[in-house]
Amino acid sequence: MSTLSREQHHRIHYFLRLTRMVEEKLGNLSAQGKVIGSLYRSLGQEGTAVGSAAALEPDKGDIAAPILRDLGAVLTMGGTPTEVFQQYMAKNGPTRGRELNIHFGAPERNFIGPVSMLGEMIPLMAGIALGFKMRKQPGVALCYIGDGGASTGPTHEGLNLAAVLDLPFILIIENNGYAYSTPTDRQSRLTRLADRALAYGIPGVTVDGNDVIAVYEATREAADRARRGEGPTLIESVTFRMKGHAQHDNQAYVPREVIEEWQAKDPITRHERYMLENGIADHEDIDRLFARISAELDAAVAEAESTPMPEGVTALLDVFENGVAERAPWLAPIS
Ligand SMILES: Cc1ncc(C[n+]2csc(CCOP(=O)(O)OP(=O)(O)O)c2C)c(N)n1
Repeated sequence: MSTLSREQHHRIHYFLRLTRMVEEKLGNLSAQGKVIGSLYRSLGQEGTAVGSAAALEPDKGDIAAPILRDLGAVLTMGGTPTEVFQQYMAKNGPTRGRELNIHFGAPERNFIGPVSMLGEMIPLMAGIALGFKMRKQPGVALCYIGDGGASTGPTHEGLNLAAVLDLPFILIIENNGYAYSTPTDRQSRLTRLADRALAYGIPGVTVDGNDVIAVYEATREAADRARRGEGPTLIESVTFRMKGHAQHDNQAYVPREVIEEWQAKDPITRHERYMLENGIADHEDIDRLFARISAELDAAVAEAESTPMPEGVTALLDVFENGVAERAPWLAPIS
């Protein structure tokens, strides 16, 4: 039995379902031709993103750096469905149409947006962790990377730095079986990517990424350890990418049986069953949650659809530094 309270379970279940239903709505919007660029799904991986983000303590300053498969972390940290829809439609939302999908952040809500060069967020987040340590603040920096992204140089550099400086840092490798069409056994000779931790002299934990509570507990333990000044932890979360890299990828390289095997391990069904079997929720609670999220998302889609596209003249604002408009008066909005 987990140590989480009923409220914590309900909160986690809300974000699991919210994540899935936001992506389903995005699928509809995409079919209607309203999504700009590609749609990246985290279907089947919601347990990893939500369980880990829910274990953070924003009031202590904890900060997360979600990547493409971590919509669940964005929402759990306080990103809103409206913002996500605005981003996907290139509307005048968080990045004013400059970036798409979930490439946005809100440092004041304890999550920061990714850069596309895989692995580069790891030294950056190690730097944030160094800041926490130098200022004697209690915050922990949590960074995510895929099994493919974990093969990049900056992953090594950032994790090594975090290890030697005993920084309050957590790296979660989301081992979802494939990087585009490259299976994990073509990324590494290791069967457990967490074994890489040995080379850095830090703990390495492999967790069932489709067990949201196991992910929560592993992250909480790593965060507690980091807060005690004992340094970083590498968590490998084993899960599966149930869709192609993005919508253009039909995943033909994944055997049908593998998809079926992972379908049976769906993290949301699993957490729902856990709550029902342990008297944490009943079917009515689940129905109510579904209705609540449906209403929230209808409102969020309507808001995003009625948001205007950004004005072209704002395209270069905030790109390099604030204040560019003063130095470049030709960028001022046309009145
Ligand atoms: C350094 C770098 N190399 C290549 C790419 C192109 N790229 C974007 S996503 C991706 C696959 C990433 O796979 P993985 O890290 O396993 O994450 P997943 O998509 O499976 O969640 C690649 C190769 C990139 N963004 N950055």
